[in-house]
Amino acid sequence: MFGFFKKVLNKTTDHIKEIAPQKSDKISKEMLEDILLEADVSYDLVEEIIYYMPPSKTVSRSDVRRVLLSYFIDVEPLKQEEHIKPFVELIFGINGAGKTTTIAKLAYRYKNELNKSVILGASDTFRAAAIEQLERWAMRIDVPIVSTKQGHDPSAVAYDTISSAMAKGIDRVIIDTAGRLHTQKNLASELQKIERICNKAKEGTPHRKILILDGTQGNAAISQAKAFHEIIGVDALIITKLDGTAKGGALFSIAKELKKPILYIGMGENEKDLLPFDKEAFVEPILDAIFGEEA
Ligand SMILES: Nc1nc2c(ncn2[C@@H]2O[C@H](COP(=O)(O)OP(=O)(O)O)[C@@H](O)[C@H]2O)c(=O)[nH]1
Ligand SMILES: [Mg+2]
Repeated sequence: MFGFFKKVLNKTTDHIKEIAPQKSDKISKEMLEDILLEADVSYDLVEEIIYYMPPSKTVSRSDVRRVLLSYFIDVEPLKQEEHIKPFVELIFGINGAGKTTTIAKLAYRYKNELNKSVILGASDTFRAAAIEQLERWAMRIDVPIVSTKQGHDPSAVAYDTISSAMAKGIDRVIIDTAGRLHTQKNLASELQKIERICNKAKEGTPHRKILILDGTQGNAAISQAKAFHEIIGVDALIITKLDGTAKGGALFSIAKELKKPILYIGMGENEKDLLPFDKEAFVEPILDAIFGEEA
């Protein structure tokens, strides 16, 4: 697990290493400030992190670890997740954030690691290509899918997917949605309608509303997240494309600003490239880059 995070954070930590002194027990607060800014931690948050450091001029690895870890909200185990059938998850986020790919990764994981049966709902009916993309994934990972023609009502797809899961005794439902419509207002009302119709198909659904954020966008992802939270309410986050970005530090700002748990991070385009988020495993490579690796 630690190895995966180290690899994912490679670019971020390479960046840090260029300015960090390496192999030192303590560093100055000014140095820490520079390092965090370089890793794309937002300016306000850097100031706050420094504020929470001890009053001394220099800070230790454990000082930094304590403060960095404090920003992540722990994932509360959803008790219903194991008992409610079907457990319904609604996936949303802007176009290109990685929703459809992440759905494939989740389905793959639920099926192969958690031994759950899964059905997908292709409620991004805005583009034909989006429907076909999810259909291709469904075929590849061998899970059923409910889909319709481009332009058809996405709520109807969500309704049919949940109904089908109930009829067939399927454990998990994952519903894809469009990231862009003609207007922002359309997008908001469509998402709200999908949510309402899910609840009609089965009361209490969707059980978990997951926002997908593109990690390469760094802090820009935060304003998107706030907009989606206003529209529909966000229960949890998945951050994609953390492979290949030096903006790993943005996760601290995202976690702090949104106060929602990060469930997974995406680290590639393959169905296996999904990593359950682990705050310790995430913070250690960053500390290693700043202070040198612990013996
Ligand atoms: N490198 C990398 N690429 C990703 C990741 N997740 C998604 N992508 C790519 O990002 C692009 C957009 O993904 P897609 O799932 O279609 O986004 P959607 O519009 O939100 O459904 C595709 O080319 C994906 O292969 C990831 O974790 N890492
Ligand atoms: Mg998509």
